Amino acid sequence: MQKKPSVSVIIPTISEQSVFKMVKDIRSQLGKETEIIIVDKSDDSYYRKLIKTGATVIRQKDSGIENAIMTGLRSAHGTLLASIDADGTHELEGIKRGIAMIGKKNADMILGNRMAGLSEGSMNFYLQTGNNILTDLFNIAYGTHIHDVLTGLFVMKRSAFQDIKEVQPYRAGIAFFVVELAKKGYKIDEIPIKYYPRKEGVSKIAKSKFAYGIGVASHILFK
Ligand SMILES: Nc1nc2c(ncn2[C@@H]2O[C@H](COP(=O)(O)OP(=O)(O)OP(=O)(O)O)[C@@H](O)[C@H]2O)c(=O)[nH]1
Ligand SMILES: [Mg+2]
Repeated sequence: MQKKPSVSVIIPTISEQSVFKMVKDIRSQLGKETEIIIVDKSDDSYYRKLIKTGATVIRQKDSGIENAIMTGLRSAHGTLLASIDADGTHELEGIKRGIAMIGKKNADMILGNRMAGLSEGSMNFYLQTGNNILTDLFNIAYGTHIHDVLTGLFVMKRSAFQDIKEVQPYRAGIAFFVVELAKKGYKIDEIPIKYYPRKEGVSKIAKSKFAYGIGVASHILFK
């Protein structure tokens, strides 16, 4: 029998309350041995609560979700490296299925495709349109056929990550990792996941998602 690959899950957070249940769910769904690395940019009281979860907690000194995830990935030990948003919007089961599918699909990175499982109120029409345009741009630029370049859930092989770990992240969210792997010819595939509305708190990713989206488009086209 083949040995189970070791898995690290990176969770970027700014004061997301859903993260505490998520840590418990990762342990019960993926196994206690799963390495959980939370990269946090919050206040002290939230940080102290994170420490109590027993996960590895890194305080982010710079800013941006792409820098947070890069910091987590660089300190991870797994042969498979996964990431999921901390706000409870992405179906955690997707990581489990991503782990199972990455070998079967012969991929280097599996993205959780939220567009296949949008639940009511999870993504408004404007954000759906923006995400679709950015994904179309990516597909045209790299000859791929994916549906969600800005998803907050992925599983990646360490061997592929090794090739991009020295790259300085630019402001493109998860698309930064997808673009950098695509540029080097790594195979990117996807699985459908469910996407739920944010239960509490506000969006942390950018002050203006419109301006952020324009920036992501320019990175996809010109990086
Ligand atoms: N450490 C860290 N985490 C971040 C940063 N920006 C966003 N996050 C986290 O990254 C995840 C994705 O950010 P969200 O604010 O949910 O972005 P979004 O899903 O586009 O926005 P919503 O639709 O409002 O949920 C969440 O877990 C955030 O807390 C950052 O600069 N640093
Ligand atoms: Mg979110």
